[in-house]
Amino acid sequence: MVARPTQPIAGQKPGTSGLRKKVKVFAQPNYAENFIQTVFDVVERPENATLVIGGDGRYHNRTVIQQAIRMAAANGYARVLVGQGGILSTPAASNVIRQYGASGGLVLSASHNPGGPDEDFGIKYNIANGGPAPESVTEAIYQRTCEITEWRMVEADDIDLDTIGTTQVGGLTVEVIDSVADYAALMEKLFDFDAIRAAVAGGLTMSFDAMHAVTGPYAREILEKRLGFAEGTVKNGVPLEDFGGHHPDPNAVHAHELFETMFGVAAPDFGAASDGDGDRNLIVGKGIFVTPSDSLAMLAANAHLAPAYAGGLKGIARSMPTSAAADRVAEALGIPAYETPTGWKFFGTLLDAGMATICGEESAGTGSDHVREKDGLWAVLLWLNILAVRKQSVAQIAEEHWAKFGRNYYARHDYEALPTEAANALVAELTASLASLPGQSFSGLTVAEADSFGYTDPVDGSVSLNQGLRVLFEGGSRIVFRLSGTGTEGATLRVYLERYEPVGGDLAGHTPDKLADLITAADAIAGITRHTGRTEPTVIT
Ligand code: G16
Repeated sequence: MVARPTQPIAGQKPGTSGLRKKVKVFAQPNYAENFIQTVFDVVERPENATLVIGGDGRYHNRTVIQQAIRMAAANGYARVLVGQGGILSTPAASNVIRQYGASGGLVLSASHNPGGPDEDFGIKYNIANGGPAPESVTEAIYQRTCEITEWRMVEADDIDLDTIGTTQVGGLTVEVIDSVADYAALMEKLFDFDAIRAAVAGGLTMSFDAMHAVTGPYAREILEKRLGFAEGTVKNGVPLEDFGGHHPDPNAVHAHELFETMFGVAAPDFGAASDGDGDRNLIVGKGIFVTPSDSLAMLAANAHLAPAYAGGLKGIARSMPTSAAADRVAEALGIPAYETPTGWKFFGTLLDAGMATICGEESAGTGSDHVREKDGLWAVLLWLNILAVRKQSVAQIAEEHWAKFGRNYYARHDYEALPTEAANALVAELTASLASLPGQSFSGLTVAEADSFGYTDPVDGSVSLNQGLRVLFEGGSRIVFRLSGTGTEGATLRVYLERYEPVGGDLAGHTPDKLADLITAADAIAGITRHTGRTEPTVIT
């Protein structure tokens, strides 16, 4: 074992989902090592613990994995499980942690952010329940990064990451495991694969865009091999270190080819995509985009059609900026609805306590208590299971849903790569004005309430303040303002817009038209153009 002297490096504070920085930052001497050592110093683990390591295959993945293995060997771990080729999707890593009783895992990903030598990398620590470390742990990790004086490793060569098998690194046993097998077996347990296979044999078609990211091998195995969709159903199925030069972000901008297919004349019945690390999903029917908030609500309303959820749901949880569509489903089912801050880590306690079964976020994440991460392919398979049983199109299912529950028109406007000072000034000014907003009218909308969202975890009592600024209007429309916690360049302002149209109202409207007054109001309330100089968002999802 060797101890390498080091010094604290500024800025190693985990954000919404771990530490995300440019590769060039991560590749600096001691940068990744300092962070990994602080994780090993801080987290709870028994003697002879098992650690899971896997990543989304992006550039720098293998370098950090090899170093993390040498460091795990020097830090008292007994066993490391690593995905073949260094690959594990984020939900698959969560499953491996749970299935093999690991004390935790290092998930190497910057999710939907682009990859390559000039792009992004990330490290996230997941705890023994398989989920992202809660804020108490990430805060302790951060504090430790400010004090670190050395990191430890054993002197050892790189291991062969590409061949399944076992290697010794010092006293550490390293097992290279099949990245897909355990996850695919879990999906077969949750869903009615026979019903989906029968629907495929009966003509159900789909297109899945893996975006040259981690889900390619998972989607090929499950969709093409096990469910019988035609070869070629999975597009861009080979994971590439730079995702083919694209953003592996499943939205209308970065998955536009899928949108063109699904809105074209020869559209298949169902379209889906997943992101860099496989935890996000995009759902598109023939000629219809299903917003993530609506998808959560529709999945929850129909989950009983899949074997795993046939007994009903215990509760539904959503992040605060996610639309309230799922709350109406929870009410109809007579089960609790929870509203948490942005970040999958906030769902962990509810899932562990058996208070919620299905969770979701506007940021294209949906999942259940089968793992402790959001799960892109899980959402796709639950949709397929529902389509197979209901024998209806996505559009029919959506229309029936809105006719029963009303419709939450919804969009998110992102203003990316803003100067940090401008974004902070906007938030500070808006925060200061919150108390004076109620009673004022903007574009014909009268503010009923305005606040800064705070959350008290109902399970462990932990408190998280300043989780987004909410402006609620009379009649149920809403605008939420937040700064993203996952960007790596300047600041990203997210503006979440929502209008509820009750049953019997205009349920077939065009979303931009339905939100036009809210969009104007957002600028008047927050001074977006005044602070940032921007007149248009960078991305609308
Ligand atoms: C992460 C988190 C999600 C969050 C999303 C966006 O997702 O796990 O809970 O909703 O970031 O966060 P923000 O609005 O702070 O950028 P992912 O897919 O990037 O890991």
